[in-house]
Amino acid sequence: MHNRKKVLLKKSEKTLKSHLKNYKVKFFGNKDLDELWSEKDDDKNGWLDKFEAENFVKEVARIIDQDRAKNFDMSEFPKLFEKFDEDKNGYLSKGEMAQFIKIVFKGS
Ligand SMILES: [Ca+2]
Ligand SMILES: [Ca+2]
Repeated sequence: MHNRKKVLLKKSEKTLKSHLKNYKVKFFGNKDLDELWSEKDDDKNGWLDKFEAENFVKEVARIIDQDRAKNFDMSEFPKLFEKFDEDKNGYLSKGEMAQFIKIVFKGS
C-alpha cells in the first residue's frame, strides 16, 4: 500500500466574506476579498502560502479602513503568519485568514 505523505489541502467551502460576516468594516476598491484571494493565490490551490499571504495582507492593509490599518506593522508579518497558521501546515486557509484580519485589523 502506498502511503505517500502529502499534505492534503482541503479547499474551504466557505468564502472569506462569509467568515467575516460579523466583522463590520469597510473595504475600499472594486474587488471583494474572495476575488483578491484568488488573485494572490498564485498556484490556485485555494490556500495562501507565506509569500502569497504577505501579498494578500499588504493589499488588505491598503484597502481597509485606514484607522484599522495604522497599527499594523508589515515587519511583524512572519510572526503573525506562524501565529494564525493554526494547524501549522504552512498555509493560511480562508478561516485562518479571517481570524488574522479580525484580530490584526481590529478597531481601536
Ligand atoms: Ca496558494
Ligand atoms: Ca493552516
